[in-house]
Amino acid sequence: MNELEIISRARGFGDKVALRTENNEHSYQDLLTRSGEIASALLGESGDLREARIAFLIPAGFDYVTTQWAIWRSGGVTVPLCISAAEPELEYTLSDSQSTVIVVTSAYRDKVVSLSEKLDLQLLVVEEVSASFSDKSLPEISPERRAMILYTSGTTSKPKGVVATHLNIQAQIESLVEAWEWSPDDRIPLFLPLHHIHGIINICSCALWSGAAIEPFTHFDIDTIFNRIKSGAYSIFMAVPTIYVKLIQALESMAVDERDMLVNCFAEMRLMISGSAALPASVHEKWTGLTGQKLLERYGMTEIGMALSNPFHGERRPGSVGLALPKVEVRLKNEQGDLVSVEDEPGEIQVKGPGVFHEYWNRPDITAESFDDGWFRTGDMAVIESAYYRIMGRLSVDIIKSGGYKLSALEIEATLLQHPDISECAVIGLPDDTWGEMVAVAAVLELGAKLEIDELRRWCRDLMSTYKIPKRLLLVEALPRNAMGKVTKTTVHDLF
Ligand code: MCA
Ligand code: AMP
Repeated sequence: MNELEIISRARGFGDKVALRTENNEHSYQDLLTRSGEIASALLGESGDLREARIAFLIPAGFDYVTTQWAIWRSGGVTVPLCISAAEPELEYTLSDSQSTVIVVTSAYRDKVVSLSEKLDLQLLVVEEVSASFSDKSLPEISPERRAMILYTSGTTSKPKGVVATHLNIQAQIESLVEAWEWSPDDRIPLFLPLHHIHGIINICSCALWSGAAIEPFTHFDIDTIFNRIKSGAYSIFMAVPTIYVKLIQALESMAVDERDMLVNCFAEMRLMISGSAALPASVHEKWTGLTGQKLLERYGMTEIGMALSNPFHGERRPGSVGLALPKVEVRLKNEQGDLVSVEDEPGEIQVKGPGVFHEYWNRPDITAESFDDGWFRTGDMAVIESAYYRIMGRLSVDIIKSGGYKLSALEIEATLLQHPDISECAVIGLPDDTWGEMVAVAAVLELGAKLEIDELRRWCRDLMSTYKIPKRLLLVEALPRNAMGKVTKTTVHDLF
C-alpha cells in the first residue's frame, strides 16, 4: 500500500523504543497499531477524511503522536491546539480552521465540552477509542495533500493558519535529518509545546523519522531535566534561548560538585541546539564556558520550517545563524527591492524550497502578498558576514518574540481594549535578559479609572494564553502619535 513515508519508515523500526516516559515505553509498532485504531474511529463509515480539519488538545506523549499519525493516516489535516490556550483562543482556532472534530484526552474533556457543543464539533476522547482496526480500511494518501495547519501570530490582528502539505513536512524533516545527522541511536527530551514547528518537526518528527527515542514531558521542569541529564539520558538537546538562560542561572547557583557532574553530562551530548529566537552571543559564550558545548544556533519560521543553520561539522559562530540548510534556497533583498550581492549589506530574508508552506488557510490575498516571485518574504532582516547569515531584526514592530513564542502586539491590543477601564493602548516588546522580549503595554485609562498590573493580569487570564499577558503596564495621558495619527512605537519604547 502507498502510505506516508513517516509511517512506512516506522514499520522498519518495529520493536525499537519510540517514546520513553517515567513509567512506560512505547515501540514504533505500538505507535502504528494505536494510530491505526484511532484512524478507524475517525473514519467511521467514511473511506477517507479528504482533508477534513481535525483539531486535538493533547499533551506531549503517546496519545499526541498516535492522534497526529491517525489524522494523517485517515486523510485528515492536523490542527494541534495550544494546551494552555484560553477559551476565546481555542474558539478562534477551531472556527477559523473549520475543524469538524476535536480529539482530547479525558483530562481535557471538561475544557472543551461547551465549545464543542457551541461549534457543533464531534468530541472524541482518545482513551475511549476501542482497539479494533484493519490496515486495509485506511486510504492512500498522496503527499501533495494538505497535512497540517499551525496558527501563527503576525502582522494581522488574528493568527493565520499556516497550511503545510505532507511533501512540505517531509522536506523539512529530511533537511534537518541530513544536516544534523540524526540516527536511530539518538535520544532527545521533548518539553517544548507541540503546536509549533520547533516541537512538532525539529524534535518529534525528526526523531521518529530516524528511529530515535523521545522522552516527552508535559512542560519544562528544570529539576526533572537535570535528573535525566545526570543519568546520561540524551544525545541531542533542543531548546529556545530562554531555556539556556534558565539552565545557566540554575547551574550557577548550584554547589560546585553537583554543577561539575551536570556540566560533564551536558558536555557528553553529541549536539545541543538553540532556536526560535535570537540567542545572545553572551549566552552562547557563557554556555560554552560552562559546559564546553558549542551550541548550534539555527533560524526558522512556521511558514518555512528551518532555513539557516550553523554547521554540524565546522565553525558554530555565536550571534550567527550560519548557512542555508539542504533543500533550502535563501536570498536577501534590500529596501530598494534589489538582491543583496555583497557582504555586510542588510536585506530581508526570502526563502524558497519544498519545505515552504502551501498557503495561509482561507487567505489567498495574504498568501499572494507574502511571496515575491515565488520566494517567501520572512519579514526578518539579515546580513552576511564572513559567509554566515546574522539576523538583524524584524521589519514589523508589531511582532514580539517572548521565550520563543511569536506574539502579535495587535492581537494583544485588541483584547486589552475590551477592558472597561482602557481607552487606548500600545503593546510593545521590551528587551529582556530572560524572555528575549517582554510584553509591555502603555495605556490611557478612561476618565477617573484606576488600574494596576496585577489586576490587569488577572483580568487577562480568561482571554489569552498566560505567556501573552503583559508583564509591565505604564499609564500615560496620551499615546505618542505621528502626523498621520499612528502610534509611534519607538517612542512608546522610550517612555518605558
Ligand atoms: C511562560 N511564561 C512566559 C513564557 N512562558 N512569559 C512570557 N513568555 C513566555 N514564553 C510565564 C507564564 O505565563 C507564567 O506566568 C510564568 O512564566 C511561569 O510559567 P511556566 O510555564 O512555568 O514557565 P516555563 O516553563 O519556565 O516556560 C518557559 C519556556 C516556555 C519553557 C521557555 O515559554 C516555552 O516552552 N517556550 C518555547 C516556545 C516555543 O517552542 N516556540 C517555538 C515557536 P505566571 O507566573 O504569571 O502564571 S517558534 C517555531 O516553531 C519556529 C519555527 C522556530 O524557529 O523554532
Ligand atoms: P514563528 O513564526 O513562531 O515560527 O517564529 C519565527 C520567527 O522567530 C522568525 O521569523 C524570527 O523572527 C524568529 N527566529 C527564529 N529563530 C531565530 C534565531 N535563531 N535568531 C533570531 N530570530 C529567530
